[in-house]
Amino acid sequence: MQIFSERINGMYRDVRSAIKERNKEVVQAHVKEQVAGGADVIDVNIGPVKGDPVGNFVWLAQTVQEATDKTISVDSAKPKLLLEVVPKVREALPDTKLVINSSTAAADNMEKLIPLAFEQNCGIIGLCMDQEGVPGSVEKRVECGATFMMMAMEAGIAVENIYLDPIVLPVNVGAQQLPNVLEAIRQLSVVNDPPPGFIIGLSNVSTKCLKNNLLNRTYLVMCLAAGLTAAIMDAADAELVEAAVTTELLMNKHLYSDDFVKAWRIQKGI
Ligand code: THG
Repeated sequence: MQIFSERINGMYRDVRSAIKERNKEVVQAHVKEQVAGGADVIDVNIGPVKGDPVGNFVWLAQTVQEATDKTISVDSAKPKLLLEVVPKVREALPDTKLVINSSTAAADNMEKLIPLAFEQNCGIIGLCMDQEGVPGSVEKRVECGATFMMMAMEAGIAVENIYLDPIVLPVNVGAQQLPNVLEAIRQLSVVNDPPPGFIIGLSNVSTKCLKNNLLNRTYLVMCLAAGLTAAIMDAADAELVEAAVTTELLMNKHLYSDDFVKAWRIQKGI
């Protein structure tokens, strides 16, 4: 699987202060820890920091890039901000692989963000929701995912650069959503050939719950078994990463050896 680090997010208090104070050390220490834990991509989100979102975003992406050459995913729920920020991040980091996180499957969103991904040579995450919000049914999630996939392919984005996100909500908000996400991943994997990547914001499942780590770890295993290929998650949570590696071993995606987690680390060079 591809591990997207969730940690460089202004939702975390220490990162929020680091953005405000332009404290590179705090950000770069997290980046190094996430990469050492197995992160392949660093998701960058300014969170609720007030004032100068574009300047904050460019500073944060540049700060991350000074600590690693991994892909950066530019994460905002505001399409207008992405339209402004992505060209500036691309200009500041011309050699870094970028992923736009994210566009919904609503027409006005896709019409702007898919061409942006094409022009700026970025990957893109498509959320399985439209202007009506997060779907209550599997069918609507699959329909949104299929629409996004069709539009992105038509615009010339390579399938390797497209990720679909079936959208995970907290277990204490809507419990039926979680089995629906699994079924949407299964169905979208078979209707698309070759299939795109499938990604979730894993920690969403346990927001404001007790036993966050146990919930995250268990749901990640379930999603991987259903065909998930990537997750935005905490790569510094060794038990979480090891559960993912073990799931992939049991799905015959790695060769068995007695110390299979170590073998995975060596292969990754971490
Ligand atoms: N899909 C896509 N992108 C996303 C999400 C998604 N980006 C944002 C989010 N969801 C994924 N990232 C996070 C990052 C942090 C947390 C959850 C998801 C989180 N953080 C602690 C909390 O709120 O309890 C932070 C508190 C703290 O310790 O300070 O839960 O679904 N495409």
